[in-house]
Amino acid sequence: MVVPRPVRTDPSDASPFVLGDAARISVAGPGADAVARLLAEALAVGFGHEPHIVDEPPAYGDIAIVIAPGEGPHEDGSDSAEGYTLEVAAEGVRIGAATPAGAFWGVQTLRQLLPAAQEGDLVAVDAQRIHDHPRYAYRGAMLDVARHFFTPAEVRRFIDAIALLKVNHLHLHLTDDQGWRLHIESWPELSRIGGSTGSDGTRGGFYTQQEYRELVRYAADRHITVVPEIDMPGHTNAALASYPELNPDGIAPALYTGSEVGFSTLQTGDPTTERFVRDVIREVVALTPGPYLHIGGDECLSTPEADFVAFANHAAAEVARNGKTPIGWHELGKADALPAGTVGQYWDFTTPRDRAAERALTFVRGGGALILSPSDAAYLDIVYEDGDPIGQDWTGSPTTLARSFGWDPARVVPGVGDAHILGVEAPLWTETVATIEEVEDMVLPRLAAIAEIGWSTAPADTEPVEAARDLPDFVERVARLSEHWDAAGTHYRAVPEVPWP
Ligand code: TNX
Repeated sequence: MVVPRPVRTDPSDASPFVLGDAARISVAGPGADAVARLLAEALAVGFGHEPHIVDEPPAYGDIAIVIAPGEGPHEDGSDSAEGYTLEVAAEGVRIGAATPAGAFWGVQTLRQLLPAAQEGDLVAVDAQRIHDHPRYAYRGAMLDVARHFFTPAEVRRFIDAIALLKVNHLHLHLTDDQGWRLHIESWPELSRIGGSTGSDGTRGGFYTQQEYRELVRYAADRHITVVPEIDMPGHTNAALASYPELNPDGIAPALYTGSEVGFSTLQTGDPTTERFVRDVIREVVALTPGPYLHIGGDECLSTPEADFVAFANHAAAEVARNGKTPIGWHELGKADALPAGTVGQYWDFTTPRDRAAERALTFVRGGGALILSPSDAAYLDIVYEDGDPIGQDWTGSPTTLARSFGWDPARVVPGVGDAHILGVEAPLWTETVATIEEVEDMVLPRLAAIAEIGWSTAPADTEPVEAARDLPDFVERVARLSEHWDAAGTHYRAVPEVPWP
C-alpha cells in the first residue's frame, strides 16, 4: 500500500515485523548514517522516541540500512541510481541501495508501510520484499513563491510533504510580475522593492542568499534538487518596478498585485538589460549546486517575436556558459540557437493545441529532453471542482484526481517517448493560494498522482490512455497515505474518488 506504487512487491507468509521499543537502526556504508537520522526523526513522531543508530550489524528486530555497490534492484537488469530493495520479516527490516538517494526512497516506502501509529500502539508490518526504482530521473513539484511568498519554514514543510512521494526536484518560481523573491547582491533593489508586495497586495518577502542556501541544503539532505527559476523576458514587472533603467523610457512602472499575465517585458537587446541578465544568472548559479537553471520564457505576449528569439538564445547561452543546463517553458522552443541539451518544460494540454508540440520538439531536436507538466492534468492550481474558492479554471474544466492520474508522459507529444523525456513536474501557481495550508489543500492528493506517473512502471499501451491506469488501486493506496498526512498535520483535499478511512 505505497504511493508511488513500487515496481515489484512480493508478499511473504512469514511472521510480520514488529517495531519494538528496543529497535535500533543499524547502518553500513557511506551516507547510511545521514539517511538513518532522517528515519529516526520520522519514527519519533508516532513512536515517541528516536531509535538509536548503531554502526554494527543488526540484531533481531532492528532496521538495517545498507549502502554498497551491488545493492538495490538489479534483477531486472536495471541499475537505477535511485533504486532500493526493502525486505521485511520478523527478524528485522533491511533497506539495501547502491546510493544514499536509493536508501532514502526506501525509507519513504518504509514510513508508508508502518501504520501511522499513536504512541503506545503496536506497530507491525507484513513480511514482504520490495524491489523498486524510478521510471524517470526527474520527478518535480513547483512552488510559485513569487505571487504569494512562503517563508523558509513553510518551504521546508512543503519539502517534507513532497519527499514522502519520492519527488526529487523542487522547482522554485522565484520571480514574476508580482514579486522578486531572491536577494541579488549586485541588484539589491530587486528584493527590496520588487520583493515588497505580492498578489492581492499581500506583504511579500524574499530569501536572503544565506536563507536560500539553507533551503537548498535542506532539500539536498532529502535528495531533492532545487531548480531555481528566474522568469524572463516576460513576467518581469517586479524587476522593472525596482530599476527604472531596465525600462525603455527610464520610468519604473508601479508594483503589480493583480493576476493578469503577458503585459511585461524586459527591454531585449539593451546593454543594461544584458548586464542585468548576466549578473542575475551569475549569482543564481553560485547558489545552485544542482545542474539546472530555469529561465522561464512563458507567455511573452509583449515581446516582439524576433526580440524574444534573440533574447532566449542569449539568456540560455549565458546559463550554459556558467556551467548549468538551461530549462525553459516550451515557448522557449521558438528560439533558434539554444545550447545543445536545453530542457523544455511542456505545459500545454495532454492533447497538444496550437504549436505547443512543435515548440517542445525544438528541445528534443537540440539534444535536450522534456519535462511534462500538461496543465489540464498536472497543474496543481486548477480547481478540483466547479465553484472551488481557491484555484484557477482557465483550462476549461476542473481537474479531478482521475484526470490527473489518467494520462501518460510518453503519449502527449507525438514522436516523443521515454528516451526523450526527463520526467514530470506538477506546478503550483499561487495567484489564489495564500497560505501553506491552502498550498497543501491544492497539492494533495493531486501530486500523489503525478509522483506515481513519474516513478512507477509505464502502463500497458491500452486505449484510451486513462484505461491504462488502475484508478481503484491508486485511490485505495491514497486513502492509506492520508493516515500519514493526518498524523503529520498535512492538509489535503477530500476528493470524492478516494475511499477515505
Ligand atoms: C500560466 S503556464 C502561467 C502562469 C500562471 C498560470 C496560472 C505558465 C508557464 N505560465 O504565469 O500563473 O498559467 O494557472
